[in-house]
Amino acid sequence: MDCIFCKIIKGEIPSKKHYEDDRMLIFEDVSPKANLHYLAVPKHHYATIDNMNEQDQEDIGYILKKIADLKDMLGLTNGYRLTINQGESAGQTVHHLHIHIMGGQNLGWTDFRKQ
Ligand code: DGP
Repeated sequence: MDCIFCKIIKGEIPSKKHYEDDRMLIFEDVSPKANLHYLAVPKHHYATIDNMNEQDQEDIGYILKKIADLKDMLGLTNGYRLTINQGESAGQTVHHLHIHIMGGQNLGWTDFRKQ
């Protein structure tokens, strides 16, 4: 499968990993949009939440709890934002489900209607 995140999971493409277990990986986004910008990915490949099976649903809850447990280690003690881009109008470019984790600064809040 020609999926860049599957290749990162397999170690075929290098990444700056901060956490890994048998279900998930957290690594730095190569094109950061905040002072701290990580991606949390399930190891099972699927593109969007429309495609989740029962195990994927369990894994997402597991991943969210893991992010909360690791927030201090990731430098996110004062807060962070989680974003999942879904599909074309959201700007999803990598079709392996991933959660953006952004923080390390005050993030503000964007009014997207102004774009
Ligand atoms: P999205 O637009 O939600 O599909 O975000 C995909 C993100 O993946 C984007 O912020 C950049 C990041 N990204 C793409 N290719 C690579 C890569 O090879 N390595 C890493 N670390 N991040 C990548």
